[in-house]
Formats: sequence, structure tokens, C-alpha cells
Amino acid sequence: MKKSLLVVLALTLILGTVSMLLLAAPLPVSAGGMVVNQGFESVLGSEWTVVGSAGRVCTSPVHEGSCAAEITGAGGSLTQVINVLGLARYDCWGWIYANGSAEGRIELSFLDENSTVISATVLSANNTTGYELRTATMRAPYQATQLQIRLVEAGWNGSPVVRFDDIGVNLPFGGCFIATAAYGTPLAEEIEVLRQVRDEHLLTNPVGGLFVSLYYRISPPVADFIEDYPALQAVVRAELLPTVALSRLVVNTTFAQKMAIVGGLALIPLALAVWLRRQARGVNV
Ligand SMILES: [Ca+2]
Repeated sequence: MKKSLLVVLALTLILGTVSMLLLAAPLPVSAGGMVVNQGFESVLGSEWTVVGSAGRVCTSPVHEGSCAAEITGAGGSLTQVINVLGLARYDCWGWIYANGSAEGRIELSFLDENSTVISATVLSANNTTGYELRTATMRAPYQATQLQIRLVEAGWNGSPVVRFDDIGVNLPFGGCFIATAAYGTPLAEEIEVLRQVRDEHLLTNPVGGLFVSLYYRISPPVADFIEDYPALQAVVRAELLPTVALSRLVVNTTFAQKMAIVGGLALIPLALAVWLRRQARGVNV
């Protein structure tokens, strides 16, 4: 009897703590799936490190808008490094225009904490008449802390021109791997609710950010497993019910209502403690 009460007490405390964390003061942390998307329509910012004869060009042909990145000399490159979450899957793409015998290459390399390349993917195009789209889906090795995006040329001959436009990196499906696998579609309404909680209540505070980071580290293999065994989908959907319900509560209540809920949760262990003390006193007397 007492043991079960202790379990209830512990669960209430955990639930109360989690609610408190969800309501923690927001910090300016960027949310959403898009990591980078470079259209080069504004000036080249501090995000790209430019080496050699490389920069922004605003004469045609350009894929979109009026400007693109351009390399006009051997050894030129544009490099950008972004922070990533290990074991997350990334959609990457870029439009490449490579005149003459030149080859345009978008080298995507995952780096570990020592800035050592641990896996690399290359999108390339040569001898194109216009811009050509190249895409890849990559999974960050668990040691990955950064993704390096490098725009380079190869195979110069004569006076070639290599241009790049709309370089992008994105987390597919907003990264809700387990839920996406369980519902069989990234568009389920339940996933939208979970995504909203992630972006508006978890990524906005450091503890929530840590939780999301941990989730991205452990969930892709779990998601793969669920995809391989469709019978598990219903089980996981059932297990996600309380999470989705709690998420709906978080998304659909006002701040005052949330405070009332947290206050109520905080009162439960207090009431239990008083009740336990009375019970103990009753036994002693
Ligand atoms: Ca552009």
C-alpha cells in the first residue's frame, strides 16, 4: 500500500517537474526544420568563408532570384559550417551550373568535435547547359557535431564558370522520427501537435533543447525498427497517446490555465504527504 503511494508520489513529482520545464522562461533559440537555405540574393554574409576567385554574382544565368554564388578561378571555394545533431537524417540539395568542362561540386562533410571529417557526400554536375538540381539524404554519424558545406570547382579547362544557387539542408519531416514511423506519415495531426510543442516549448529553453538533442540521438534507429515491423506501429501509437494528450494540453491552454495545472500538480504531493503523516499518526496512536 505504502509502496504504491510512493510510486504515485514519485510519478506526480516527475510530471510536475516536466510541466515546470515546459513552462520555463523562453530563450531565443531558432526552431524549425530548415537549417540553411542560401539563395545568395542578399550580400554574402559572415556564414560563408570565401577563398580565391569566388563570390556572389548577379548576372544571368541564375537559378532563382537574381544572384548566385560563383567560382571563376582554380582553387576558389565557399565554405560554411553549421551545427548538427548526431544520428539525425538530413535532406541536402543544391543547384549547380557548370559551363564548359568544369565540374561544380557541393561537398557535404560531417565533422566530429575535433573538426575531423567522419563522413562525406558530394553533389556534382559538369558540362551543364543550365542549372541542374542535385540532392542527397544523409545521416549524421553519432559523433557528428558539425556539417561542413563546401562549394568547389574541379576540372578547369579554358575559361569555365561554375555557379551554385539555393543550397539547402533540412531535417526531413521536421525530425519527429518515431512518431512519423508510428503514424506512417509525417502529416498526421498528432505529429503536428508534437512538432508544435518541440518548436514552441522545448527548443525555447535549454533543458528542452537538451531533451530534443537526446531524442534526435536515440530515435532514428528506433524509427527504422518500427518501419521494419508494421505491427509495432499500433503499439507505439498507443504509447504516444499520453504524450500527444499532454502536448495538446500544452498547446491549447493559456498561460493562466497552465499555471493552474502546475499548481494543482504541485498540491498533489503536498496533500499526499499530509495524508501519509495522518496515516502514520493513526497507526502510532
Ligand atoms: Ca539565387
